[in-house]
Amino acid sequence: MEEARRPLSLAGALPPPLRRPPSSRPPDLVAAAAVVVEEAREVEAGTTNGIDQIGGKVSRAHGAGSADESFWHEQQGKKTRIISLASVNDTDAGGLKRRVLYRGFVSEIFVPYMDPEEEWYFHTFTDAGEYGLGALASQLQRGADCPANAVYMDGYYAGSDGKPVKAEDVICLFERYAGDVAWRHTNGIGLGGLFSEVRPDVTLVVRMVVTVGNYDYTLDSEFKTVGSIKIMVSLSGILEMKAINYTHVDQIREDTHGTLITENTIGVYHDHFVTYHLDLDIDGTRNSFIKNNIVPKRNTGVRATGGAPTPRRSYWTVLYEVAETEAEGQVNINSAPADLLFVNPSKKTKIGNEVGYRLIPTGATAMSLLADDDYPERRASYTKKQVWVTPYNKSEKWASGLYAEQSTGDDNLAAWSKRNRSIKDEDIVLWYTVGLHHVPYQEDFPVMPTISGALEVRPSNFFERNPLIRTKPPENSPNCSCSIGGSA
Ligand SMILES: [Cu+2]
Repeated sequence: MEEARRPLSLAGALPPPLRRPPSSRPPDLVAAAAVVVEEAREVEAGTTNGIDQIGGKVSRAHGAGSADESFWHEQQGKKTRIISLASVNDTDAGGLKRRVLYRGFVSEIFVPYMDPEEEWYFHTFTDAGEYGLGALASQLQRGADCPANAVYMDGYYAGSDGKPVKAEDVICLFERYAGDVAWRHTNGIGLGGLFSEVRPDVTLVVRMVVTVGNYDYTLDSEFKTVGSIKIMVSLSGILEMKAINYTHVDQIREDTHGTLITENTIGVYHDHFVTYHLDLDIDGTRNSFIKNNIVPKRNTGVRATGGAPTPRRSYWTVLYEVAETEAEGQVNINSAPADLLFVNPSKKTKIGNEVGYRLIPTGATAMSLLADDDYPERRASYTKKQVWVTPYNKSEKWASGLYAEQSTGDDNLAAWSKRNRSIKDEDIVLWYTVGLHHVPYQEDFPVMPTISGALEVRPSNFFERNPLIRTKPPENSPNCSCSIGGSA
């Protein structure tokens, strides 16, 4: 597949591609693919479309990198776009590139419909396993699917005959300045009088759209200058609908398994479970999964038991728990409050905290409600928990198994995890499922307005301090104390 590994042509939009960084991992057997690359580079503000209002120096969205993060991506027939070798540039550590994510991609999208009738019961799709997300990537409409400052890229995937297939303009990259604040403070206390410091937030987004039959999934990976990676899926498209005699809800006396969304039309109830495979390498390959359980405490009034002789009656504290094996790596994030972290136990900050990233679910945390013995549920039984952590195994990529369509559940994420392997201080993989129960409403017809779910992995004792403290403020900042407070 050397042909397919040639860097993409971007018609001069990108700087020359760099070499693929060395990897100790074996090449992916189905790899065909587009490899795009870039290295971080800083340009003066004003030369980058759409963000010249920021001032100072900004990172230009070229190829797939920024001054603060870099990554590779590729596209494959079965998989969707893959983000790999994502690293952050630690300016406080002399510009050291520190790995965060070895590889991340959508492993499966499970969409079971909730109508048990003869014509509908089998509508329980595994979109990646049955159809292939890479092969169904949509050509992006310039100026509509991505903003005006976007750079577009082609993708390549392995066709059914093994030959590379070119897909034009299926990936876009752009810098996003959405008017949000990265950090701010107004100081009205003490010496120096009133002053404010504000840093606008600028991020780099990689986008791809997969259209699987009636549905369109916009898949974003957003790289933030603070070091976070936000992974979002946005759903739109056409509902699956069935014809019915009713023209008004007052006529309905049965369970129609959906909503009457217009005359004679039911939008059928269903779920979307988008499962990500995220092979995190936090500052190295050997990581551990930590649950910082947030537990309520009663004030005992006695310091020996953590209390204090004050009027306060309660508080909460954090109980640190290391997940030893896969059974402890399965989490229902709605069951109890906890911060879930991935740490490198051999690396600590100067003051002794383990270097890590934490998982932040961002909405859409539904879990499957199907019975365990139902056939589609056996195939996708991993959708009963949002979080699974497994040791890296090169054959474990497809959450519903290699042959999802005919799977009986003996080759899927839940089945692999029954081995209960060690996940402590190992090369571990986070499997995270964004889940939505979709009850259709009239506004979803005739085409659905976009709805989103996401997760974020965010540095947590990874840096010695806020990595954005050195960011220069906008040149026209009012009340800026640019010489105060360590604004280098
Ligand atoms: Cu839906």
